[in-house]
Amino acid sequence: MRLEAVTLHRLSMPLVRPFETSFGRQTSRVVLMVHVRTDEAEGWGECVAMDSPLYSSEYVDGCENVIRNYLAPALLAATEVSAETVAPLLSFVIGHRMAKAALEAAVLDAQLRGAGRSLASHFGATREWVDCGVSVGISPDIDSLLAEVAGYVEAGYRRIKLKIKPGWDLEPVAEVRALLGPAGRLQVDANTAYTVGDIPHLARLDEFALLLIEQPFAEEDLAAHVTLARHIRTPVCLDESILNEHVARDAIERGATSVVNIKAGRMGGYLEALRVHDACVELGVPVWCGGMLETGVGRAANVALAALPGFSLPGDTSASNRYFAEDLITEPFALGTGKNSGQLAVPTAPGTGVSVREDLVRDWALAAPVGIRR
Ligand code: OSB
Ligand code: MG
Repeated sequence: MRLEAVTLHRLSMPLVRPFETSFGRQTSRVVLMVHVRTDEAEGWGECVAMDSPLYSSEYVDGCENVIRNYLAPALLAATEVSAETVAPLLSFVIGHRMAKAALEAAVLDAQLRGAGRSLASHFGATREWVDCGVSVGISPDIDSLLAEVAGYVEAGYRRIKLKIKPGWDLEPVAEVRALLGPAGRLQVDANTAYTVGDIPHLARLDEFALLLIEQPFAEEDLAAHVTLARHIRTPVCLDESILNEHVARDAIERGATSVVNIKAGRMGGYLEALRVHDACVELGVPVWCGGMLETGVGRAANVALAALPGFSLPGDTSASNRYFAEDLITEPFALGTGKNSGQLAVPTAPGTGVSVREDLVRDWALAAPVGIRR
């Protein structure tokens, strides 16, 4: 395809409830959406970076800047682009994986819309429905946490993930375990809030039969995760640390992680995410699909990815109404019923399979769109 134009839209979408983690509290999702126009079709990609550099070094202003000044001009200068050539064309820029992933996703959407093919079929999906979990933020108190979790259980979610931090760990986990009963699937995510000195404390989580503990230590500290894995029975799962297939293999081989959270944005795109998936299947490591409070656009692509065979644990792929009163797409994601309770249907229409509501793109704009042309 020939890329004709890239347009960046910065939006702010109100969250249905504040989302608090060890790194901060959000009441709205500021999101950068990437639109591409090619000679064949148009496509949308969502940038998963947050408004501030608290989860990752990337953030919305930085992504907009690097796309505008480096990434989009490089793609627009190429005579031909396809999703497969985006990463090689952009490899001259160091890092900035979330920014690169958003462009690749938009090009992939356009390419598959042009070809009349869904993301799920392109990825090699093997299921029509995916199991959904929900990520539960840090609450002001235990009672409000239990009320929130009970609501999600009632809605059908197949797994609960609690955000933890020092001072908010053993007690909320014990209370939620009691609420769910021994069979309820429960896991925790620390977003790097602990240090190696906390290992004896974290080992006390073993009594709660958790599916996994996600990223207790710093992104670059694989060694601390290896030490933790030797001291606890709960499986250790890495999120922030897993930047690509190479790091995934290294972390698994070293014993730093025995489960992998796959987020395409963090890895530079869906094509690298597929390679991480394949490596984990080869090494016998289960994976699950992470989330970044995506709009329906990013969610559609995540759900297609989560339909691959290695995704054997429920993902942070919740329904649209867990995040937003109104989603950015015409048909929001809703949990199924009956045997599909707690599941989302994998989109089957071309590209991401969802249609963006241009009215909301206008209504929620924080700034005028930024157009970049050849
Ligand atoms: O660590 O998985 C994380 C949200 C934003 C940034 C990082 C994370 C999260 C979540 C929410 O846990 C996942 C979701 O439901 O989208
Ligand atoms: Mg995480």
